[in-house]
Amino acid sequence: MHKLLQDLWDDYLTLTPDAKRIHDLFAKNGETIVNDHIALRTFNKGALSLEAIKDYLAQFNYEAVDEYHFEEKKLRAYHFEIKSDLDAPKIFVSELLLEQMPKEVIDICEDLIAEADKVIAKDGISLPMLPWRTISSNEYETLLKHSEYAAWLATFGLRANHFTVSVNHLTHLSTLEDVNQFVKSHDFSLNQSGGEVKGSEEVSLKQSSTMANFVNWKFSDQPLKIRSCFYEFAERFNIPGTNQQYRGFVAASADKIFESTNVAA
Ligand code: OOG
Ligand code: NI
Repeated sequence: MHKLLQDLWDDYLTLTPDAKRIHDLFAKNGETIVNDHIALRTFNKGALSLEAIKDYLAQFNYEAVDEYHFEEKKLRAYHFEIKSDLDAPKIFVSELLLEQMPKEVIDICEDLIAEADKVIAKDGISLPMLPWRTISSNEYETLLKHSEYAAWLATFGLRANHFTVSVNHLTHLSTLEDVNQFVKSHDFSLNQSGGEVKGSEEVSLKQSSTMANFVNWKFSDQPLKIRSCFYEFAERFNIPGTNQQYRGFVAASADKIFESTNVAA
């Protein structure tokens, strides 16, 4: 389990230098940094479907707890927990419902999935992985017209698209609003989609995130400046009327967190 998260973290930092900078700023401030969750994206077909990832994560004792649906973005997701180790980071995995995409998206993605299926038949799943060719800038633009998620996933593959600082574990900054001020005061921009703070105490979860790092990605034909991965901040509250902290996600908030990779924003 620790190796899986370490490998995902190392890979994430290569694409997300902003996360390393923010992490180091927190550390310099004397904060205790605990990871609430990470997230991965995938396609709903072939050897990397959400169900296949579910089987893969079972070896690390991760179990699917709740299911989420994003009708407009054509996504379905599970969040996973280790029931015997509830302090372990949760894992949020979503999949693109390919059959609901236009033909030109299906054609490109099925081609990539066929490549991945060969790799996985031979060597199995091992995260992080980009189990298909580097796509072209044309393919990227075609996917982007219909689904920002499809364009991101086809480009970057299965890797952590964010890690999440647990605001509850910080020692100096005490609320999500304080964290947001701190991050902005160091010139990082936050995702404003649906407001800077997603969620509320009423739904037992408040979240914010940086806009994903710009990287100069070398597509097969030419480089383009696009957004890679982002950093998230999450403050959890007790489920109303109980003294039990909420461990799940909030679909309406997640819907906006996805937009942290939007190149246009
Ligand atoms: C995942 C977005 C959802 C959350 O905390 O609600 C999420 C993604 O961008 O792939 O992580
Ligand atoms: Ni998240």
